Amino acid sequence: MTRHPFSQDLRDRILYHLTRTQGREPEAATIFDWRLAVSHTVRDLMVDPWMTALRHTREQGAKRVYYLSMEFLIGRTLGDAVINMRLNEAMDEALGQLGLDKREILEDEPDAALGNGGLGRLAACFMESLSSLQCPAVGYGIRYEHGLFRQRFEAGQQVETPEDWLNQPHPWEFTRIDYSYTIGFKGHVEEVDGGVEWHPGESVIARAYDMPVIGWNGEWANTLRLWGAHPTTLLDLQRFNAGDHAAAAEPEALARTLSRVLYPDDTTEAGKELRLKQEYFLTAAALQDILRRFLSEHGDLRLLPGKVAIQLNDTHPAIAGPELMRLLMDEHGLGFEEARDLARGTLNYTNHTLLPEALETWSTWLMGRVLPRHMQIIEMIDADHRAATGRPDHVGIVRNDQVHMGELAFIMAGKVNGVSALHTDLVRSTVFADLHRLHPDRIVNQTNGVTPRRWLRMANPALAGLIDETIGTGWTADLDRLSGLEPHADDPAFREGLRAAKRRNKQWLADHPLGDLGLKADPDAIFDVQVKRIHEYKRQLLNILEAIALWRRIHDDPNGDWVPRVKIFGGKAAPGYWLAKTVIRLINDVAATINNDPMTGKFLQIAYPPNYNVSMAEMLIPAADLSEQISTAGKEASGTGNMKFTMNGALTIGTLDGANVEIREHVGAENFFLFGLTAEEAAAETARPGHARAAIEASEDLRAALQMVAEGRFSGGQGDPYFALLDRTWNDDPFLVASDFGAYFAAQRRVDAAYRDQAEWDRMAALNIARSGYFSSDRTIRGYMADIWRAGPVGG
Ligand code: 26V
Repeated sequence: MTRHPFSQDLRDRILYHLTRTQGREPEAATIFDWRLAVSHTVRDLMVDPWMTALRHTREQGAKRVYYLSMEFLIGRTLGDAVINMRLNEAMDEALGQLGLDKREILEDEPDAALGNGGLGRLAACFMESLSSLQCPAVGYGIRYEHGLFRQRFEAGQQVETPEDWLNQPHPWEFTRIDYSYTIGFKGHVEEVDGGVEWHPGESVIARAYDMPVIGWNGEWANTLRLWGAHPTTLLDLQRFNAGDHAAAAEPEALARTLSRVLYPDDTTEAGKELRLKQEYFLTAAALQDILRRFLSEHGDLRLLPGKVAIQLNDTHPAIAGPELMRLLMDEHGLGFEEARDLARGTLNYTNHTLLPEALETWSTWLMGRVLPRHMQIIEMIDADHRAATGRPDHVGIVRNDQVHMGELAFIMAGKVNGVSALHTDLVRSTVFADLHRLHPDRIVNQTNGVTPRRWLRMANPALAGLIDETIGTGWTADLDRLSGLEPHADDPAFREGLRAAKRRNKQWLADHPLGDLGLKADPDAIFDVQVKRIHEYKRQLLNILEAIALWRRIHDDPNGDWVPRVKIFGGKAAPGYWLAKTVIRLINDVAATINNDPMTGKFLQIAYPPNYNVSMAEMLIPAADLSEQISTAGKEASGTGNMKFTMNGALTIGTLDGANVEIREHVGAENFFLFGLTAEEAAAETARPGHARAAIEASEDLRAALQMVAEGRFSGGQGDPYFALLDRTWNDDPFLVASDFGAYFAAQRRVDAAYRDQAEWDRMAALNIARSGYFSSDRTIRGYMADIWRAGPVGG
C-alpha cells in the first residue's frame, strides 16, 4: 500500500537513474549504484528551487552575500537534502518498496571533509541557514581532491593516510567549464603611463564546481562554488614528442597541486608558499566571479557596497583587501581612496581564534615574491592608515618584515566580529586592543550557532519525533519554539519519552560503533563524550587524567557504589603537533589497560573510535549524556559542538569559556556543571611561578595519576613515551591542567550524584533542550544580516 503520494514517483525516478545514469539493472546493482541513483533523484528535485532562487535574486537586484572560506566541512549531503526537502517519509517508503536499507545507502556516501574543525563546520552550517532563510548567498571555497586525512591508530598512535572522496563520482556537483578564470602569481610590476601593470610569471586556471545547498522546506537553494585548479597548458607537447612523458605532464601536475590537499593544521601557521598560493587562488577566483556578476547586473562600481557583502572566514582570504583594490585601481582605473572606501564598504572579517600561533603572518619577502603587486598595495594601505589615524608605532600591518594578516583584515573591513560574547570582549581587549581604540565601532559580536536540521532533526530522529509529538514541527524553522517544551520538563510521561529516546541512541552506539571496537558498553552508564580536535588548550589530558584517578579509586574500593561511566573520545591531531599526538597515545594506552581490568570493568570503560568526522559526530552527540567542554578559560573562541550536545539533551561539564558562558546563561546555572578558573583568573594563574607544581602537590588524586603514567602503568612498564608530556605538566603547564584538576574531579563527582537521580537528570536534560533555541545558526545568520551585511531575505 502506498501512503505517500510521492513515493511511487520517487521509486520510478530512482529506477530511471539506476538504468539511465548508472547503466545498471536492479538485479546487478550494488549499494553504490543505488546510492547514486537515489542521489541523482534528489538532486533533480533541487534544481527548480535553485534556479528559482537565482532568478528571484537577479530580478529583484537584491544584495548578495559572499562567504569566502578555505574550509567547508560538509559531511554527507544525501540524508540532509532528503530531510530539508521533506521527502523523508516518501523516501523511506520508496526504498522499502525497492527492498533497500536506507541507512546502508546513506552510509555509503563519503564525507566531504573539506575542513579541519570548528571553523569549517561553521561555514557549512551557515550555508544551510542562509538557504533556509532565503538570503541570496554564494559560498566560495576550494575543491580539495583530498580532504582532511584519515586517522588510524597503530599501537595506540595516530597514523595519517590520505583521504580520497573524489576517487568516485560526486553526484552533488555541477562542473562549470564556462566559469573559468586565470589566476597569476609571481612575475613583475611595471609602471605604464600613470597606471600599474602586473605581469605574472606563472598562472593557473580556476574552474568552478557548483553544489546547490538546499534550505529547510526545499524552497530555496544557494550555491557553494568550489574552485578546482587546472593548468593553462595541458601538456608540454614538445617534451612529450621528445619522449619525456613524465616531464610533459609537469604543467598539469604543478597547477593541480593548488587544489590537491587541505592543510591539516588548524592552528600552527605553516608559512609555506603553497598555502599562500591556495589562499590567493580562492580569493582571486572569487573576486573575479563577484565582479563579473556585479558588473553584468549593476554596471556602476560605486554601487558595490550596496549590492555586495563579502565575509572573510578568518584571515585565510584576507588578501581579498589588496586584491579587490588592485582590480578596482589597475583594471578599472579608480583612484586609491575610492578603491579603498569601496573595498571597506564591502568586506568584513570574522576572527576565530586568539591563540598567537594561529594568527597568520607572511614574510614580506615571500609576499613580495608570490604577489608583488599586492605587497605594494599592502604598503600603501598601511601608510594610508598610519597617516589617517596617527596610530602608535607598534601598530600596523607590516612589522619586523612580516605581513600581519589580522591587522590587514581589520583595517580593510567594515565590520570585524568575534564568535561569542566572551571571545569578542577578548578580541577588543587583547589582539586588537589598539585598533579597537582607533575604530571603536568596528568590532561586533555574533555568537556562533548550528543548524538544527542536521544536528537535531536528521541526527536524532528519536528525539525529533518526541519534540514533534509534544509541540509540533515548527521548531525546525524557528528553534526558539523549543521553549514550548519547558512545561513538559515536569511531566513524567515526557521525561520517560526523553529517556527512551536517549536510551535508544545509546543502545545503538553500544551495539554498533562501540561494539565493533570490541567494547561492551553498558547503555545505562553515563555516556561521557569529548569530541573535537586534539589540542593542549582543549585539555583532553585533563579528561584522561581524571579517568586514571577515578579508576584508581574504584580499584581501591571495587565494591563501592560507583556510577558506571563510558568515556568516549574522538578527534584528530595535526600531523606535526607532537604533544597532541602524545595525548592520543596516552588515551589509547589508558583505555587498553582500563578496559581489560575485570575488577573495574562494569564501572569504567574508555572508547576512542578512530577517524572522528562529521558523520561520527552525528552518531555520538545524540547518544551523549555528558558533554565535555573543558578548555582553559579564555582559549576556546566559541565552540559549536557544545551547542549540538545541548540541543540533543546532554548536560555540560564545562569552564566559563567561549559560548559555554552563554549556554550556561540560557539553560540556567543549576542545569550546568561548572568548574575551573575564569579567563581572568587563568591569565593570572599562568603568570604565577610554580603554579603547576603547587597544584600537583596539593592533590593526591592528580599526583597518583601522574605517577602511574610516569611508571609506565599504561605502557608496558616504560614511562618514557610520556616523560616530555609529564615534564611539561609539572614545570610549565601553560593550559592549567593541574590548577583546574581538583575542581574538575569534584565537578565529575557532582555529575555522578546527579545521574543517580534519573528523574532529576531527565528534567535537567529537558530544560537544556527547551532552552537551546538561541544556538540555532538561523539566529546567528539573522545577526550577520542585520548588523554586518545589511542584506535581507528575498521572498521566494
Ligand atoms: C588556522 C590554520 C593555519 C594554517 C593552516 C590551516 C589552518 C586552518 C585553520 C586555522 C584556524 C582555525 C581556527 C578555528 O578553527 N577556530 C575555531 O572556530 C570555531 C568557529 O568559530 C570556534 O567555535 C572554535 O572555538 C575555534 O577554535
